Amino acid sequence: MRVDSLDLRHVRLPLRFPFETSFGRVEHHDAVLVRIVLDGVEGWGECPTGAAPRYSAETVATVLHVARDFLAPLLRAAPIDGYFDVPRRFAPVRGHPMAKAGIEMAVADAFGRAAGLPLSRLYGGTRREIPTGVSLGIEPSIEALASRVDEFAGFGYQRVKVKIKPGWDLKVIEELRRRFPRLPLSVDANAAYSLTDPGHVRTLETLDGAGLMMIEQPLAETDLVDHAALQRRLATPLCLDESIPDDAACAAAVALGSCRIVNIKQARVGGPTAAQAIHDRCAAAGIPVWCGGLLETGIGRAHNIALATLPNFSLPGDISGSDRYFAEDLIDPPVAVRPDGTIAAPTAPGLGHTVRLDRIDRATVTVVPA
Ligand code: OSB
Ligand code: MG
Repeated sequence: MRVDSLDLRHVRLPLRFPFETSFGRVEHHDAVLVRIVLDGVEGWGECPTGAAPRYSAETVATVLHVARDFLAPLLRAAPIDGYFDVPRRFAPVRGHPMAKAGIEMAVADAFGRAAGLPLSRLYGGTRREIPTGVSLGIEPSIEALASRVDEFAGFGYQRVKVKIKPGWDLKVIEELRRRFPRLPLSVDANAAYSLTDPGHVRTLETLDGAGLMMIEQPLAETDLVDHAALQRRLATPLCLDESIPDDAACAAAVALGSCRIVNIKQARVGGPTAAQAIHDRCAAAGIPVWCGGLLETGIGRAHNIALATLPNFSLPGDISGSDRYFAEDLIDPPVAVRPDGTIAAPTAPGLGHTVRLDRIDRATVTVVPA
């Protein structure tokens, strides 16, 4: 199929509640939505960078620049064989995985719609429903967090992940464990600890006794060696997020023993094709994976649900319902989590939801034709 049109829009949606991690606090979700038309068929994708380079190096502005000036011309140069053709086409451009991922998602959506297939089928997914969990940010007090945990456990989420950082860790987990002794619980440090700090090491060793499902990304993004050293000392599985930017990093993490679980975000790794490669590598190595999130609108969220139907996504992901973050999502119907903590994979073609252009227009800051 050929590109009839491609445009990028910076959207900014207010979050229902502020979201705070070890690297900062946000009150809006900033992302670039990608709209592509291939031989008359529309497709949508999302680059969920956030406004600032905190989680990763990309921003809204870098996505707009790289997608328009470098990626779009590569896509327009020749007909596209399938979504898996997109990363081959983009290979000359170094880095910028979120810019690449949003475009590949849009291409996949268009191919799915053209073939009358839901994305889960296009990807070879096997699950009709996906188990899911929720990610809760740092709160002003332990009491405030505990009531959020109580609320979300009550909605049925199959595990609760809480954000930690030095100073917001042991006391928090001790209190949550006192109140919710059997809750499937995990923590995510977003790279805030270091093995060179003896206090951090003691904290991580103490957390090892809290019966956590996993400790996510305790150390720096580029530090696969220290993660391996830490994993040897802890009984709790380590899960890597930021440290797995691509399949090569995943291969290194597996070889070194840097983790026992991998969080796959298609936006972080450059798109659905790379996400599938990492999924397959982990499956072969006996490492379960789960689908992470970056506060996506319904568009990125629906793409994540489709990906999470692949068989080795055996742990509950960070794919919450639309209502976790947004008063009004950009898709119809919104993503709904059922009382048993599962989300039904859509069966309609492509991303399987109707995209609400009226709401997208209201959330749009700028549109950039590419
Ligand atoms: O590390 O998983 C993360 C949100 C923004 C940046 C990084 C992360 C997160 C989350 C929220 O944990 C996941 C979600 O609900 O989308
Ligand atoms: Mg994470």
